[in-house]
Amino acid sequence: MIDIPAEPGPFPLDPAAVALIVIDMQRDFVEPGGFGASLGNDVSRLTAIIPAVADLIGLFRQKGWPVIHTRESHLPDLSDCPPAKRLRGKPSLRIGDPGPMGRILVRGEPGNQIVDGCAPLPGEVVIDKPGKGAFYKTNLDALLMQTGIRQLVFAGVTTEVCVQTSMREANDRGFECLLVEEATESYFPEFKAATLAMIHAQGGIVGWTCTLPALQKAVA
Ligand code: C5J
Repeated sequence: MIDIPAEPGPFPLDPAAVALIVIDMQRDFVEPGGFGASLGNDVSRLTAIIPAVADLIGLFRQKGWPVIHTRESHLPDLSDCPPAKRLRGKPSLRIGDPGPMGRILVRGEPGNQIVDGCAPLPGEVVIDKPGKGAFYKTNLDALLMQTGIRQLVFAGVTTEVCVQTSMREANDRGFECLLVEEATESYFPEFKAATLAMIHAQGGIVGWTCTLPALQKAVA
């Protein structure tokens, strides 16, 4: 075990049972012209974390620890997109509509690809998920069970939506979860701050958070 300085206390990282899960670092959320921008968000806060996410991915690759990527995406016929999700709010473009990076949040479209700096290497698992949580209607749980992964280090976007949902799903399934603070972001800084506070309140009720330098130093 390697003790990682974290909140609300040290995270006991097990190199034999840990994986990094990078949530939805796809152009749809991180670049102008995608789903995030269509909802009226300024994506520059998210673009700014690409180097930190890339450094974290690099650390796991260097250690030989698994890296898993997710994308929020729907089938081209939208049969996996409930109307309640597609019709929500008043976005300038809805899921499935043609946008500057292809159809919004649809599998295989340019906007659905993971940004260059965080792109998966051949052999790394990529989970396409129709929901906010990485476990909903995916084979992630089975895959983690098969490979003996019991700890998940989280990164990606957005902190309070897909990252937090996935972290809570993982926590309920018995995984120990650690969120790396510089490697996650929200369009709303106050929501990121609230999410970090929620995670480590009450003795780490849904997990731990740590800084990237603390993780890098502890595992060096
Ligand atoms: C959102 C996500 N925010 N990846 N998706 O709709 O957080």
